[in-house]
Amino acid sequence: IGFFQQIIHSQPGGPGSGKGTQCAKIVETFGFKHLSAGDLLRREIACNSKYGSTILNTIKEGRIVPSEVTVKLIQREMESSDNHKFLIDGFPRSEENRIAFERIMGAEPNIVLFFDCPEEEMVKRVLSRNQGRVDDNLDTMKKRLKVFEAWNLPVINYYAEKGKLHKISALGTEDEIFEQVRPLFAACEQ
Ligand code: UP5
Ligand code: MG
Repeated sequence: IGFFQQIIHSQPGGPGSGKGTQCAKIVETFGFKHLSAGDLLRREIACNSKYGSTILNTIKEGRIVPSEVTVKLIQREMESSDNHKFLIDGFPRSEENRIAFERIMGAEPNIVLFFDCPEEEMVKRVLSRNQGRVDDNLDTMKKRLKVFEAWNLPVINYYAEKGKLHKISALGTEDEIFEQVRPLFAACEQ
């Protein structure tokens, strides 16, 4: 779809690696529309939509919601936005997700950020978040990490082979991490 100037997926970063935090900073500095796939799914649960209970069960188990559901939610947000610069957070989580998105949207990301974070740090961050997320407990977190390794890593490899992947060390303060992210977007602006 031609009118999307930039589609930037930030996903391939594990659970709790800091995707959402960095996306907020990118939006503030560079004016993207932030689309968090996880937030869109949680919104469906909150408003009791047709897919709400399936999504809730899937998230509790740390599994991946069917592509057609997630892509439809992202598509709806993109098509109703005035912004043409999108930052897609937490998606695609599998090769199947990626292929479905590219087929339905007819577009691919310009750049992909991978927030590389050691497992123990991801666990620590998620368990101390305390925002009442149904998946922020040790049992679900272990499942999320397994799913990440099995399904997300192939997506990371795919984008690396295409030369689109930017690996960012997710350790350090939020500002230190943003200083690694900033030049990537500053370069896009020129
Ligand atoms: N924090 C952030 N940066 C920090 C730093 N530098 N130092 C110390 N602490 C830091 O950060 C996590 C916590 O760490 C926060 O408390 C933050 O303050 C702190 P956050 O920025 O929220 O990290 P993020 O990577 O966004 O973590 P999140 O838990 O959101 O990642 P997930 O990928 O697990 O969650 P998401 O919402 O994307 O998905 C949830 C579930 O939805 C999935 O498990 C899956 O079941 C489902 N889903 C799909 O099925 N399909 C999709 O496409 C997307 C989601
Ligand atoms: Mg998040």
